[in-house]
Amino acid sequence: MKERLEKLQHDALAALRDAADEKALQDARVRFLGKKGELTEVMKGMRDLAPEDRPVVGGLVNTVKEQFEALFTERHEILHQQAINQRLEQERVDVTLPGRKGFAGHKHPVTLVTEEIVALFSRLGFVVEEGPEIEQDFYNFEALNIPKDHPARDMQDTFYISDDLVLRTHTSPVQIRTMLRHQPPVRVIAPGTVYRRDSDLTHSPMFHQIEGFLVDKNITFGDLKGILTHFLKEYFGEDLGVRFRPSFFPFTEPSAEVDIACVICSGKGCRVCKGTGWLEILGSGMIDPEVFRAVDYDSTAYSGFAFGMGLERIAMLKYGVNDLRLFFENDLRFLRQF
Ligand code: 2U9
Repeated sequence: MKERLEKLQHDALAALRDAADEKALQDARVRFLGKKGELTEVMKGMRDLAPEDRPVVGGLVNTVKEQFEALFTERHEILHQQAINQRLEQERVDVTLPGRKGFAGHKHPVTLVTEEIVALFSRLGFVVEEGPEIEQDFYNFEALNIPKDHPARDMQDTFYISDDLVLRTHTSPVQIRTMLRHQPPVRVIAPGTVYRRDSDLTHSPMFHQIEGFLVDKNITFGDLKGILTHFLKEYFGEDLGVRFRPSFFPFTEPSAEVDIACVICSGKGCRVCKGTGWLEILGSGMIDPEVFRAVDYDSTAYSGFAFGMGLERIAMLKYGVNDLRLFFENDLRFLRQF
């Protein structure tokens, strides 16, 4: 028994010394002191010893156990420290490296253009109004003097929700709602999302508009020209060429489309302006007396002008983007450029 214990002591201490890492050390512990460990087996065997032999063997067993525990603790500390040092060596961190900057994101180009134009008209005394994107026929068409057989009302062009409800095709209903609530003088700018059944390089079924209108006593076409020319020159540059062309809209009379000198070729003629040197940028006109009648404004006492523009188109011209759909694809490689 004594010999067996001495052999065990030798083997156990050797196993601890030879353990190359913490795992090997734990394995050695299990091998000798685990439930079925070699030293554990010896201790269990004590039952079968003669009573007079027990104290001697017991003492020996305890000595071996204590030596084992002491060496285990010592080796564990060394191997643990070695493991830490090795990790520190392998996972070296250069604390002097510059940090990685978080990407905070920024406003969408259409939002940027909207805010710039709103800010500009705010300085001219216009206030922002908003309204629902699902509109009744009356606000979207009827009050705007758009007749029942007008092509804009066709199912091919407008998203219908029911006979009487549409996704608004312009922000003009916001102005109708404003006029029904307020008597003149009014100066309103109405930015927002609008919907039309159209989709190609320059049209999206969902896009954004800004419309404005001003009603007061003695408002003339000269006021319209002055305000819109001021806006375009402030926005695109003081030397910008601007021209007004006669046009027709059901809700304005007379009406004019406004062109600016091509921002790409400055009027010389290129692909973007189709060789004309001009770009159509907004629609405008004096508010039709029929519209005033629908909202119960006195058209003998008041007059006003209105205008509208597509915000994606403005953003395309400002930033030189050739496909309107890029604004809605959420491709960060595109969006991060603004
Ligand atoms: C009221 C009365 C008149 C707003 C106007 C235009 C001309 C116009 C288009 C430009 C490009 C829409 O986005 S677009 O397709 N708009 O040409 N809009 S006058 O006239 C109004 C608005 C409200 C009560």
